[in-house]
Amino acid sequence: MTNRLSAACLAALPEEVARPTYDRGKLDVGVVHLGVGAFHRAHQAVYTEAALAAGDRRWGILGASLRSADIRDALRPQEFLYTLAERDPAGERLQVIGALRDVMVAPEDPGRLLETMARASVKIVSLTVTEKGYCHDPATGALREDHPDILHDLANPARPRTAIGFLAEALARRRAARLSPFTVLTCDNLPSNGHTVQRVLARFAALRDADLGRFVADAVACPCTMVDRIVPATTPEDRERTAAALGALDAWPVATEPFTQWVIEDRFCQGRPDWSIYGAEFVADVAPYEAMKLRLLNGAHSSLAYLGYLAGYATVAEAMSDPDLSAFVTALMTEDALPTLRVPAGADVQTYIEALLARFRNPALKHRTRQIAMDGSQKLPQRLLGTIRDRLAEGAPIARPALSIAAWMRYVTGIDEHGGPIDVSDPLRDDLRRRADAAGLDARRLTPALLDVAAIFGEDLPRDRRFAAAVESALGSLIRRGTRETLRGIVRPPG
Ligand code: CS2
Repeated sequence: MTNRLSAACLAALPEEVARPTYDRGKLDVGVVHLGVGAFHRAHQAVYTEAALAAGDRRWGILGASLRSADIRDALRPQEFLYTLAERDPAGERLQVIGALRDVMVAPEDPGRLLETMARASVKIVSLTVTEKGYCHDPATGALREDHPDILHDLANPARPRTAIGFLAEALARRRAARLSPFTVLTCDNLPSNGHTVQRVLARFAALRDADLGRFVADAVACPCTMVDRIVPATTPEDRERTAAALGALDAWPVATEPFTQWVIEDRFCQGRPDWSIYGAEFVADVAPYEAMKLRLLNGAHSSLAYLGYLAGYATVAEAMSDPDLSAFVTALMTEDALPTLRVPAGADVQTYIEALLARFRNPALKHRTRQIAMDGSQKLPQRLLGTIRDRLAEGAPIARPALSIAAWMRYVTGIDEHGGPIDVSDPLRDDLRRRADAAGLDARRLTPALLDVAAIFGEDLPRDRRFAAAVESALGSLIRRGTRETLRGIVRPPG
């Protein structure tokens, strides 16, 4: 039986494994992070690790899970140490990360998490709670005031369930204690993510108390960020491979790619770690970086997820090995999305796109199409519908992005091309399924039935004849000819 990863066994790890060299016992908790999943542990925590290693002890991270106890239970026996495995075809680089000092499970004791967030030493509360964690309407970006968890948190401010409820109550307590607010740092793939969280949070706070609402809108810094690193869910093979390489058992390592990027609007109320040590870029305006990433990387990713899944590919790398699918996403990026972008100063977008294609092809990552397909209702607006709106306004063709939307529609029917079930995971799943069942597998009925979901498509797109016709025609082809034939037709049109 192998040892468990722990501070005591760090010295005995193989020489090539990087590890904390600072005294973890001397760290203050300066950051509370809500949603301590694989992405946070492979991204922000690694940047923070570099700042700690450089000697700034203020920024230890306390992670909070808003739902399950799994991550706390896995990491507590190993003193919250975990392994980051960066993989590409050339091999693997391992690093044990020490920045995470503790993990709290919010539903077990919401009061304790609130007390921690209200402590003076906490200067930043960061979040990766996924798109749906903001309880907003994806089409408009406004708080969903009828969201059951929001109604719960308004009625029970001291026992919140949502990230928004925790942030509002902790800020209210700090304000009452005359402490400065913390910076709210969102690291989710939302459009203008800082503005979105500030809008949603200020509205929620105002529903509690008008003064608190004004305070959130005026005094709390919510910088925008663009985050990028591909981090698939950890698999049993990842655990085995890491244990073999470490000679110690890590119950929850994270596997990722060597690439990482973090662009941050430099607007913090109470300072921040020097994340630039690990390569973070601090800029005045994140918007062009964010649009480039959401429309190129994430737009291509969601397209690969739906089309790839329907065509029978389990992972992104497998989907990319299909020449028609890879030609399709290449054209989607260069010919459809790129012309709609304001390119960040100094960026070389052709190189960026080539790097994206290579990242998607990375055979060392098993990034499941099913994982990316999750929560499409929350993702489509910023990933694909922005591109489509801009192109419609220019009178430009939209056949490719319309096919991606049609593939999402085909996917959320819940039945695959062979009649097997698709396990659709989406906050709007039941509504989508009801609409799909009522329409049947008929593009003329299914297209309007799904375009009618205003939370995704807004009021404008369903009424746009060109858009509706392009989606209907793509969906009709997916239904009649199947995904592979449809792709072949769009990539290599006859004649
Ligand atoms: C993916 C993203 O799961 C998804 O929806 O598109 O998580 C993607 O891997 C990251 O945004 C990459 O930075």
